[in-house]
Amino acid sequence: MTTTTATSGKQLFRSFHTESSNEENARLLTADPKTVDYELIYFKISCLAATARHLFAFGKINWKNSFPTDWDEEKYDSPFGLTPLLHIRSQGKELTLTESIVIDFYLAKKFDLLGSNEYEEHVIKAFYSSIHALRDRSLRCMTWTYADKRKEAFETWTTENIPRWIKIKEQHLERNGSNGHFFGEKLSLADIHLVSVIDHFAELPRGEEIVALFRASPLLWKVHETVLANPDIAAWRESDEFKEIVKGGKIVYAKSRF
Ligand SMILES: N[C@@H](CCC(=O)N[C@@H](CS)C(=O)NCC(=O)O)C(=O)O
Repeated sequence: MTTTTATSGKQLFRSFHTESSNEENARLLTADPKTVDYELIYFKISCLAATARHLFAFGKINWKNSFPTDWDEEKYDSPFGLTPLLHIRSQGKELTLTESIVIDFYLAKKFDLLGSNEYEEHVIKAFYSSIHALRDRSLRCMTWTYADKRKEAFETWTTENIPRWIKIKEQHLERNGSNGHFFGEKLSLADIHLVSVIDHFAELPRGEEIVALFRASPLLWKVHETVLANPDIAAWRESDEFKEIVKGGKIVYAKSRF
């Protein structure tokens, strides 16, 4: 739904104010997932939607991926002109969540992946944020940095930045009992986010060299393997759609050529 301003005729981006009240929208957010349709909009790459896709698989609810086909037009259907978007619909009502972190936190809460108490929740979110930042900074400072700096940036990231990040996380994993989870005793959003970010690195040119750094860390790789041992997540990763997305990511990042 695209609207324009009365005065300038400019196209407006989707509003957070909907036909329903904020209270009605809050009820839609907490409705029984069996009564709700979820549509996740993102490009055919892993990156910012990978965790939500894994969370949906884990939660075993009714959801679908949609991929923009004419983003220049479709971007007005997004509050910030950016994806991912999560459209949530039930009984003729619809609301949209945006920003990957918000979508991931929403789904993680719904599927009980934020630990067993409020302290665990905040620690899990801290790990999530640190995992998120690793990918975000690597995108800006390595993958899409100035073309003549990319090779040097790749060296710095693979010999300094990522190894340092891994070493610090290993200390925490060890103190959590080397049990295949970042914090606590059960699968969490942070564990799943690690898998998504490793998937992201795997789509990059020379991605195998980056993934090898994670694989060489038994403690981190145990988290990776623990997530993949979940049968619903494993089934999603075996699906044709998942494989198409990985292929799409490789095509996009081939342009970074480091
Ligand atoms: N902070 C946002 C970043 C979103 C973002 O940059 N999305 C990119 C794809 S990775 C996008 O939709 N780009 C389309 C455009 O720039 O028109 C989030 O985490 O969701």
